[in-house]
Amino acid sequence: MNEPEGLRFRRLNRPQILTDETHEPQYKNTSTYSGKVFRVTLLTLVAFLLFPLLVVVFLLDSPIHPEAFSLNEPPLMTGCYEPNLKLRQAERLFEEHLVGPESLANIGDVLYTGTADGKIVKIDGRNFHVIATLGKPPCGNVLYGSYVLWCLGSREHEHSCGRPLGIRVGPNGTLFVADAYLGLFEVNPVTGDVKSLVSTEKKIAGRPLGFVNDLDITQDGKKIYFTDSSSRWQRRDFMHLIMEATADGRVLEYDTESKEVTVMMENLRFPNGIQLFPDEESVLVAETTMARIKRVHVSGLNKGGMDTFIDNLPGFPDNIRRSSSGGYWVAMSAVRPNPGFSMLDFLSQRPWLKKLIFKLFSQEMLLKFVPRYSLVLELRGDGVCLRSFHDPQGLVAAYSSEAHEHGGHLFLGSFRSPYLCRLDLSKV
Ligand SMILES: [Ca+2]
Repeated sequence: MNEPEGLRFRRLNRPQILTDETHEPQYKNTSTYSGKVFRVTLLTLVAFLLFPLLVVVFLLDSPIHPEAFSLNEPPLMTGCYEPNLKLRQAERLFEEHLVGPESLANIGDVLYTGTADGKIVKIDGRNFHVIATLGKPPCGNVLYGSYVLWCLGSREHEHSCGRPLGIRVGPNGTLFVADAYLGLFEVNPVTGDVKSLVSTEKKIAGRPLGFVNDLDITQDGKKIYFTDSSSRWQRRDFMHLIMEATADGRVLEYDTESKEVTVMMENLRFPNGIQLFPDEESVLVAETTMARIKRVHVSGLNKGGMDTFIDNLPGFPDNIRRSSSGGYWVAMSAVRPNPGFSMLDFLSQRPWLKKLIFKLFSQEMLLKFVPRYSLVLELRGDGVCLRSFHDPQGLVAAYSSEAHEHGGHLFLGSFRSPYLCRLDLSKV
């Protein structure tokens, strides 16, 4: 056998492995066909499900028209801002009885506040009773579990029921109240008589008072300075205001003799709490969206001017009240934790994302993402941080809106919680 014949022999007699290889092409073709059908079906289904979402994203208008704006990186929570648990030493008062007591004032040891259902309440020791209502019933129940949520009923009624926010005692011993929807009022704390001073039915300098927020009154009682947070958004849409970063807020002056209202400053982003400076030639104004406090000059040589009192706060400031040390208490409506994540900081440079969020989620849904962290600062008279009180999980005090000092205690108001808090300052 020569060599080629040997090779041929080995090829012909090579052991054969029996497989169904001959059928493989047909099997592969079947698999590819089924896979294609599966993929097409899946893609069709996804497209079908996504289509309504795409319609929402691309066709529907967003209720807000935000602009990009810049906030500095939040300050590190160290030094004066170092977290502690001091607010947890507070005690809750009138739990489930006083809903949303945003602001507080006192005459002697008697406290006064306004509630989410439009009432002015007198608190004397362990008792409280309603002395006045500013609007008209019905006033919806705004509780959701333990906390206030703007459910449909209250949204419907809030504008007519009234929502007292800022409250102060004037030199004549009467109460002055800023109501978000109805304007400025003087309330007699003894008789409960209510007198309207500035009505929101009348436009000021061509624009409506859309969201009256806080006020302060001079020692001679001649001037009341107050904030209107926005002409465009009402209080019940405050998340729209802060997310849109609308710069249409104003500081106004009401002359109690001439009854005239004058615009002192405009184009502010969510001006909120207001506090007269000791010389009464300027007012401190919390510009909530910008996480800072501005000083607006309302009389004297610098009238018409404005400068920054403190910038880049570790939260979004609400009301400002005097402290007994000669400084100011500032309550934060929400914090900007660093280290941590601040949704409003993250979104400030992403207006497209804010638009998308408001197309997909309601304000009530977004409110669930607001952290419960409660923070109150005491600032010196020159704006430097003196100390801070925290309740990081909001276990005792949550959603603080104002810190009102009286008799060695700090009384904490809240725009959402169904209670007020009292902190013994000698223990912290
Ligand atoms: Ca306020």
